[in-house]
Order: sequence, then C-alpha cells, then structure tokens
Amino acid sequence: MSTPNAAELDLLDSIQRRVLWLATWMVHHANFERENPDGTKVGGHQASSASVVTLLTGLYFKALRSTDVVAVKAHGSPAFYACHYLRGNLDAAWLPRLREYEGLQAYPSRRKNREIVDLSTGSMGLGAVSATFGGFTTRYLADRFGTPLPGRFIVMVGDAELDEGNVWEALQEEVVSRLGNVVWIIDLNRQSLDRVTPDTSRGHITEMFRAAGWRIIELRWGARVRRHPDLVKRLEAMTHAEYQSLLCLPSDRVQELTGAPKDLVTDVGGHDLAAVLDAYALAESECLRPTVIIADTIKGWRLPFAGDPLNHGMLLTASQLEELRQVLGVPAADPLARFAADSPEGRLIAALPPLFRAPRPAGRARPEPPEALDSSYTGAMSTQEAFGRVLGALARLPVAERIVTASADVAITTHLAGWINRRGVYFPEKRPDYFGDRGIPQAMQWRESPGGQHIELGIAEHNLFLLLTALGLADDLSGEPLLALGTLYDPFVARGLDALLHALYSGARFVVAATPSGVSLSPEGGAHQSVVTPSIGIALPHCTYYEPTFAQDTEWILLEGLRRIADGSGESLYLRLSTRPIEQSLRPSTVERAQVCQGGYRLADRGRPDVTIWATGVMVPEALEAGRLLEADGVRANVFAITSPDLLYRGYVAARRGGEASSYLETLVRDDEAAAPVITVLDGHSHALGFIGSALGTIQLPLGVDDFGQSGTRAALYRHYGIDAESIARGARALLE
Ligand SMILES: Cc1ncc(C[n+]2csc(CCOP(=O)(O)OP(=O)(O)O)c2C)c(N)n1
Ligand SMILES: [Mg+2]
Repeated sequence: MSTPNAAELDLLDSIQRRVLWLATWMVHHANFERENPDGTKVGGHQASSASVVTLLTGLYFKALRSTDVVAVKAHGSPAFYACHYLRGNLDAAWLPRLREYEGLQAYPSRRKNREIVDLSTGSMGLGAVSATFGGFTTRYLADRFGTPLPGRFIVMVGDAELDEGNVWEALQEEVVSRLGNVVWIIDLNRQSLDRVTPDTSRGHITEMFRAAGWRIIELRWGARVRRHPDLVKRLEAMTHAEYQSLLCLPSDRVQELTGAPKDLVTDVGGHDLAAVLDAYALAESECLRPTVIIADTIKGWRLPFAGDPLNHGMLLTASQLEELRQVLGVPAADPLARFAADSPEGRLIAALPPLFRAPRPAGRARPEPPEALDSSYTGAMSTQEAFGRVLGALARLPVAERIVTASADVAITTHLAGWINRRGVYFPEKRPDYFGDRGIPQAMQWRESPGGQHIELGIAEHNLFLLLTALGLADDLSGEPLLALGTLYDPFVARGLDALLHALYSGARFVVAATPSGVSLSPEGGAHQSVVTPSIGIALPHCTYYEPTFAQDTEWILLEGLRRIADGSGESLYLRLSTRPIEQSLRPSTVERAQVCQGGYRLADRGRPDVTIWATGVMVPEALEAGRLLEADGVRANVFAITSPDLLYRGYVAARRGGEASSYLETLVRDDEAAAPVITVLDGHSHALGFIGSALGTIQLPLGVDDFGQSGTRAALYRHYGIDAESIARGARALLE
C-alpha cells in the first residue's frame, strides 16, 4: 500500500463525507420517505454506521487488495453499502431499498446480496469468528492444494460485540495465533446498544488479544491531539462516561471543562484518516501472527447525536438531514450522485484495484464419493460405529483428499479414531509425536502436520460450527471444494445452535454427525441426553436431518449427502446418531437405497392393519416388538422406519401446498393402510413426529421423551418415558378404543 500524500488524503476525506451522507440518507429514506404500510419503525443504525465511516473509507478506497475478503460490522451495513455504491458495484436503484423486500438486507448477507457481500454477519461475534476460520481454511487449502486464496480476511467488529464469549473461545485456539492472513479492526466507540461501555472493557480487549498472541496496533488518538500530551493524559484519565459526555456538550462547555477546544478533545484515532491508513499499512506488512487494529471512534460521528448514550436507534429529522447535506458539501441537485468519472475522486476510484472475486473452480474435477461401499454389516452395531466405519473406508479412497473432519475435543468418543489414524491431524507445522516416536502404544495416533486432515478444536461448539462455516464455503470463496464433516455430542447442538444457524444462513455446506443422542445413552444422565434436537433438525433450513437405525442406511445416507454436497445439488446434513447397538438382521434385505435417502421404508407388513407404527432411529426394535405383542392380541400392526423425519415433513407440506395427490410418506402406505390410527416413536421429543397422523389423514399418538433424561438402563428409561415395546402396544390399544 503506497503512502498517501496530502492531496490523496483530501480526496479520501471528500469520499468519506459522501459515504457518511449516503449511509445516513439510506436509513432516512427507509424510515421516513418510503411507503411504510406496517407503521413500525424500519430502523437502520445511522449512529453505528457513522462510527465506521473513516475505517471503511480507508479500506474500500485505499487499503483493500483484490485478494482480500471482508466481514463488516453488521449494523454498519449502510456505510458498507455506500462504499460499494461509490465503487460502482451497486446500482443507484438499490440505495432506496435498504431493509426492503428483496432489497439490501439489514445486515450484510452473503445469501441475499452475494454480488457485494463476501461474508455474512449479524448475530454478534459469529461473523467475525467464521471469517477468522476462513483465514484458517485458506491455510489448510494452501497446505493441501497450494491455493492461498483469499489472501486476507479483514474483520470489522464493534467494541461491545467483543462481549460475546464465542469471540474469546476462538482467540484461544492455538492455530488462530498463527494466522498472519487475518486482520481485525475494532470500532471502539465506547458504546454498546444501551449504554456507555464499562471502563474495564478497553483493558480487557487489549490484554485478551495480547494473551492470544496477536500483533496489536492501537489507534486511540488523532495526530492533532497527540501534539498535546498533557491533554491526552487528562482525557485518558477520564472514565468512558465522562469522556462521552464531552461529545454531547457544546464547544464552549467542553472548553470550560477541559481547557481545550472540542475538535481537539474529539480527535480520536479511528477518524484520523492518515492515522487509519498508517495502521492499515502496518497491518499489511508481513507478520506470522494475526493483527488487530484497535481504533477509537465516535458513534454518530458528525451527526447531531454523536456520543449520545442512547443514539443506537436515533434517526435524524428531515431538517437535520438537510443540514448534514450542506455541511458535507453534497450537491442539492443530485444528492445521490456518484463522483463523476473525470473528478479527482472519480479518478482515484477508477484507479483502485478490483475487489475480491472468488476464483472459478478451474476445470478441477469435483470430488466423487462412491454411491456405496463394499461393506456388509452384521450382528449388533450402532449408527455411531457405522459412521466411524464408513469414514474409515472412505479414508482409503481417492475422494478422501477432499474430506476434512473437525471435532471440538470429542473425536474419540464420536468414532473418528480410524479416520484420524489413517489421515493424521492437521496443524500448520509438523510437530513431533512423542508417544508414537517413543513406541508408547496408542489406540489413536496424534500425528500433527500440514498434511493432516482432521482439525481438532478445544471444547467450544461455536468454534466447531464456525469452522464448518468456513470449510463449507471453501468452494465458494477459494474455488476448492471440501467435504467437511464435524462431530459433536448431540445435546451440544443446542449449545452451538446460533453458530450452526449462522453457518447455514451463510450458505456453507457440510455434514454434522451428532452422537450420542437421546436417553439411549442410558447411564450418562440428563445433562448428556438430547431431547429437543429432532425438532431442531426438522426446523433447520438448508439442512437435512436424518436419524437412521441401521449401519447400511447410515452408509447410504452419508455417502448420498456427501455426493450431493460435492456436486453442488444438495444441502448440509445433520445425522443424529446413537451408541445403542442394533441387531442388523432386523433390517429387511429388500430395502432400497432410494427409500432410505427419501426418508423411510416399511419394516413389517401384516396385511390390512388395525394400526401403523412409525419409528425413528434406535426405537425400531421396540416398534417391531410392539408389533409382535399386538399380533399376539389379535391386533394387526404394520411397522415403518423413518430415516428422515425432516424429509417426510417437507414432503407432506410441499404436497399439500402444491395440491399434489401424495407425498413420499403417502406413497409408502397402501390405501388399505392410510386410514389406520398411527403411533410414532422416537428417542427424542414426541412432537418431532407429531405430523405423521395429519399427513396420512388419521388420528395419531406421538410417543417420545418429553422430559429431561436421567441415568438408568435403557430398559428402565424406555419404560419410564413410555417408549418401550409395552408402552407402544398399550398406546395402540388405547388408540383403537
Ligand atoms: C447475539 C446478539 N445479541 C444482541 C444483538 C443486538 N445488538 C445489535 S447491535 C448491539 C450493540 C453492539 O455494540 P457494538 O458492537 O459496540 O457496536 P456499535 O453499535 O457501538 O457500533 C446489540 C446488542 C445482536 N445483534 N446479536
Ligand atoms: Mg460500540
């Protein structure tokens, strides 16, 4: 990055005034000028946008290289859109469309405004960390395929955003401290949504980054006030609240209280363009560590409510906007105009390197997972064990080159050992394996090297999902398809749920194997037994939830899911697995792959039934046994296995919406079966299968675990929660009465 001269700084100042104007105008228009049939406030964060105007201008009109990607502070989006508009990436027609249907999203969304948004942000802390793991993913891709793209991941965050613990969970990851391709910019305006931030926050932020091994660039004061060390000392001795109050006082009062003019007192580093550009130049210089720029700014900079503790939701009035236009020197005739091509600003913009565009997957063959493996599964086996076996088998195939696994300290207990033994653990540097090298036998070898293909994280489920976000976007951002699989205990899906939603919303595609699940993890007790996850699985958009019973089904589902991620036709996969061994001979040999992948199949057929029983996952043996118990009583029960409650539900709703005659579920049953009462059973909340009766147009009794789990044997727990064979049979009799 070249050093800017005074003339260039003047042009950048002119540009930042326009960025501030456009951002403020967009929010104003959305709130006061556009038709608003709902009558509710549209919102749009004028103050938070103003806070990042100088930082964004420095980036988008000087510092960004065409290999850089950016994750911007979510509620600074109007300023971010303004930068793209001035750079010619957005049509003027978009400006009046902030927060409008199919317009510019409230928060930068890769899914919705892909032309301009590199990385989605919104829920505090998540976008910043997934972008950081993007830097990690690039390291991984560079080591494996020699693709060091994108070059840098630039992350802009608010200061209060750093209250989110997931940020610090990520910073603690050892590998993050090695990411020289990551730059964070902290917009330290000493304000959150509700209040002036605690005085301790600045120290916490700086020391946490220091402890995590980052290069720290502080931009606390502008050059003018730095020439007055005594004043700086006095200002730094103030509490945040005391300093912020000065921002809200007229100049004469500030002079009275501090003995200095207000423009000196408010000269913070994050609005000193030259200082910001110096920081960006320093951040660009080679470093093996990540860089953080901690820049003091003013929330509501140059707006009437600058520094007001309640300015988060404040909006300029029409007359204040007009006054701002005049102060910023925006032409009244065409207030939304871009800089003319032959203006000095226009020439500066035209000379900028282009912004990042993801490389095309240059004729690279897509990974092709096989349709099936040569395995046969006999005896008793759990789906978790089957998952481990499938991965172990994949490890020997060429497609394994594209597979990467990740786990937050549960690789062994989720059956990844076989895969890890064969493919090794990834770390950017090769490290000695003292146990292996010294002949100390280990069931799982921990060989860490840049060639490894398992990524081990500390215990933090947010990190797991945010890493999967980055790995699952590798194809989109780097042109290198990866098949990413993450494992965790099923109950902790809920712990990381916001991050999982962020991952799916970002458009990342990956596989989550969540195991063990349910009360079938019998002795472990309620804290480890998942109850609500089946409902989560159904409700997660852009993710298919499967819960197989048998090993062969697990294999087909996993391979089909990987194939569809690889060829771009499918969405993410959530596999809810179990440690309960299931006798494989219970599975009819006639079951077809397509049925398994579409969501279910028939297990037992007793002709025209009195009742049908539908079971998911590990409850199949109980359902079959209940069928036998009922038969002994002269009640005919036909039994079905549901491999994906999610797909059956979607099919049912789609068929009803589209007015089609039948969904896949309806094609599974014969006409003589459809009207029979339905019993459903799963090791999870009964509500997850509560739709089957309506889908078939009949009455239903949904059985499941509708309370927290507890320790006990499986038999005791199944009885307690009413999901054992006896309870199923009893339920059927009750239904028939
Ligand atoms: C996880 C989460 N919790 C709460 C919010 C609501 N929220 C939006 S902005 C904000 C304050 C952010 O403060 P800061 O990061 O300092 O940004 P500033 O507004 O000061 O620019 C909050 C609490 C959110 N977006 N995400
Ligand atoms: Mg703030």
